[in-house]
Amino acid sequence: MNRNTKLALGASAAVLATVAMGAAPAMASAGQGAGKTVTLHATLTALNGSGASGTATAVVRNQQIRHIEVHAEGLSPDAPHAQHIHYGEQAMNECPTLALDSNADGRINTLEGVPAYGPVVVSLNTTGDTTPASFLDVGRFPVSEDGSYHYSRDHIEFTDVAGTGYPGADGTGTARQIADAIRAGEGVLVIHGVDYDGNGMYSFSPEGASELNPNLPAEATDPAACGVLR
Ligand SMILES: [Cu+2]
Repeated sequence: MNRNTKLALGASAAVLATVAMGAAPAMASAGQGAGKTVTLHATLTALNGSGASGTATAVVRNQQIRHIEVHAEGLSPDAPHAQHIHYGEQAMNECPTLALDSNADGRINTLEGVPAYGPVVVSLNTTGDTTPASFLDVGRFPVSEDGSYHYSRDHIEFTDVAGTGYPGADGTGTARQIADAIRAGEGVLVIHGVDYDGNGMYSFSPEGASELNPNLPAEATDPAACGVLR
């Protein structure tokens, strides 16, 4: 895709869907041990001056999210918004601040926020695969209407995820380890997509390309809202 191409909001699914994730996580079998059901809540606050806010609630039992809902407002209007649960065993398990703006450009991009919230462990999309492999398949994420959406989904299984900071060559956390950490209040819900210049589309100017994929605008992937699921 040409660097100068602009992505029309709401019509960018095909392009964004081409982004690939590193390792494909393996599906995990359901745990057989004593289960614990926990209801978690997050208050979502703005990142990158987006003006977004919201709430999230998740009911987690064993290695499954029985139910999750996200209510967000103040987002870039009429735009697809990738949203995930992030978690890293060695992350701060918090939302990032500008202290993590390592290139001092005044924005926290998705990678700069990783020391705070860790990598993606669940893609909170509307249909289909919910593993990190779907993390930027924006055609399956909620689209805001006048800046708001109300998302809910049932029965999302945690999976083994590489790169989550556990001992071992590839840092794989098992579904059980990750689910235990999320139930313990260490998961961070992040909504992405900031139309910085308010021109009604995710465009390359002036922020340039996403650090996650040079074919995507940073506007499409920068974090817009964040909250810890406690
Ligand atoms: Cu994310």
